[in-house]
Amino acid sequence: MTERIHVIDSHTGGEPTRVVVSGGPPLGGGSMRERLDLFRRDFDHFRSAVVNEPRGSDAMVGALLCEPVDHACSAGVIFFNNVGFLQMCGHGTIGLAVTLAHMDLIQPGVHRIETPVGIVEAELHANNEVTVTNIPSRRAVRGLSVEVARFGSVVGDIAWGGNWFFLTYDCPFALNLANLEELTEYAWAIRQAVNAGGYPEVDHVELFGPPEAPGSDARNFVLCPGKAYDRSPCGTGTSAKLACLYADGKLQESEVWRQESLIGSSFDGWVTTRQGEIIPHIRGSAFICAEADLLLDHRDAFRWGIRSS
Ligand code: PYC
Repeated sequence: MTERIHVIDSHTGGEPTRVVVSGGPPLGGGSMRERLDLFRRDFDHFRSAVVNEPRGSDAMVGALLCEPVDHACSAGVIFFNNVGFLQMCGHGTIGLAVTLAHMDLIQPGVHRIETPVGIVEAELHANNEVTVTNIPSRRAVRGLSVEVARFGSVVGDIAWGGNWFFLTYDCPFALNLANLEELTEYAWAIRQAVNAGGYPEVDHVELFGPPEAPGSDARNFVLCPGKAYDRSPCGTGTSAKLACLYADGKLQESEVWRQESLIGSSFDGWVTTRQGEIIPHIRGSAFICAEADLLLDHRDAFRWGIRSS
């Protein structure tokens, strides 16, 4: 017996998103939060089959396309990666919007998408560009100093952008691909120190440095929970950054911040406010790169993917 999972792959500034269009697990009709809890509890093998080797890679982010609860929404979605589940994903929402357009399910305009952390908006523009209006973001801790094994003290902020980030400018390495191993080791050591210090919810570490492209405001390196780095500038990470900049008075409402990734792709971001909350907006583009059926042969010992644990 062979199971089939229909997927559409895209990349957003180099970061892959694999949308599961059909063949997904039965999660019922609850909220995206309830469906995520069921997915995590009963179908983690499905997550691994879609994003892990031999079909995926550590960088792959999966997006299970769901029927929304509120039919004023265009879709519901649950994001996942090589080690678990994401609460929200900015590059993935851009990839999802372009995928829905590829499927002729949406036209240019504003679309509401249900996620486990609330409803976000995706405005589809021409030329595969999408503006995501994220859930409210905020800085939780300013100027936290952590003692990092082998590297000494590092100062940064903890902020929420749909996932939890530790953001720091203290980076002894230039942000480029030649330093990938060093950056990964450094960011991972920071994550361990931050989590050991009572902030176990911090899942991503975001390092900042000077930009390379004219017109960009900063370059980043974002280490995800499964030790892969984000090839895009990270939508939720850029949201967290915008919340910190706004809180510091370094960014005004509607002022554009251009965030560059480790590989030189970029997002434009800005904030608006609503009832005192900071609402990030992220604009980027995605391109479809594959449409396929994943085949899970019951005789294949690795049909559920190669898991790290
Ligand atoms: O774009 O929010 C994002 C994201 C999170 C993890 C990878 N990309």
